[in-house]
Amino acid sequence: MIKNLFLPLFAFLAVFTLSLTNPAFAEIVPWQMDFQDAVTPAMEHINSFHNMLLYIISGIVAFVTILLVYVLIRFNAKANPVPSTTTHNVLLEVIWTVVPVVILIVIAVPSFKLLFFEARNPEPELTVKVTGYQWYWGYEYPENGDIAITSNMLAKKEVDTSKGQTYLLSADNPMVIPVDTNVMFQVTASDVIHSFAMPQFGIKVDAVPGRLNSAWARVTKVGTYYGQCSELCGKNHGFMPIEIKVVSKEDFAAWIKKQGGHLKETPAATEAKAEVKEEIQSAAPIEAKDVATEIKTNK
Ligand SMILES: [Cu+2]
Repeated sequence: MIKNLFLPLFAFLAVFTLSLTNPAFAEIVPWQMDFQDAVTPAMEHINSFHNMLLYIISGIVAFVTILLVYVLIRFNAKANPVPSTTTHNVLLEVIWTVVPVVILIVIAVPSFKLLFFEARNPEPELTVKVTGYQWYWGYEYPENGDIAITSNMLAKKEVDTSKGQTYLLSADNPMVIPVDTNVMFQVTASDVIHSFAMPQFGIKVDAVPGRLNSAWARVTKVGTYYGQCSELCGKNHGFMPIEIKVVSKEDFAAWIKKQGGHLKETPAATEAKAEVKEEIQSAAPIEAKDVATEIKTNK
């Protein structure tokens, strides 16, 4: 009877575990169980860490289940009428202390690695300031000529499915960022706490009024990505989606131009400008002195 119950359970667990690690489940589909496709290095790290944990916990669950079933069958009152009175076993106690510690260390090392990777904020090539409002998002490009857009959810009647838009996810003015670029998101809010979350980027940052949080992403695939406010922020919390269009660098330059902005200066350009400025500053007094001497000698 017990055997009859546990076989289907194990089969289900096996299929479930496989489905979680199967790349065929990567797109957004009904009844999806795995994450959406990773499009940043951070999310790829999160994915592999998640899969590693899944193997570990599956092993632990299987081990404990088998042990439980064994105890139920082998040591029930009928099968084992005279129980043993043993209370201590040093070797066993050392093992069941040391093994979990080792497992925790095995988990901790990649976990810290991932944490530091996500927090390292590499030299940004583009900065986007994200502000959460009740109940929409504001995106600013401070280094590109102060471009500011507000992004509201599309109403049901505005959604154009032929353009690939989805109700509750598509926005009127999506954020636009270039592919293969280190983007820094500076995240804040103006009224209550919101949360800026992009599952495919591996980002979830609280947007707190009066505070500036940051996250970074280097998206490796052109496409349209969706996220949602992930901090309960009021009655329209579920209606302030985040839509980000990741485009080629050329398309981004064109978009920035269309918005009336300009591309960020490269560090080399900034340096060249500073050099010219320095030259002018250091040259000016000499010239003035030269002119003064010239005037004197001409007298
Ligand atoms: Cu919100």
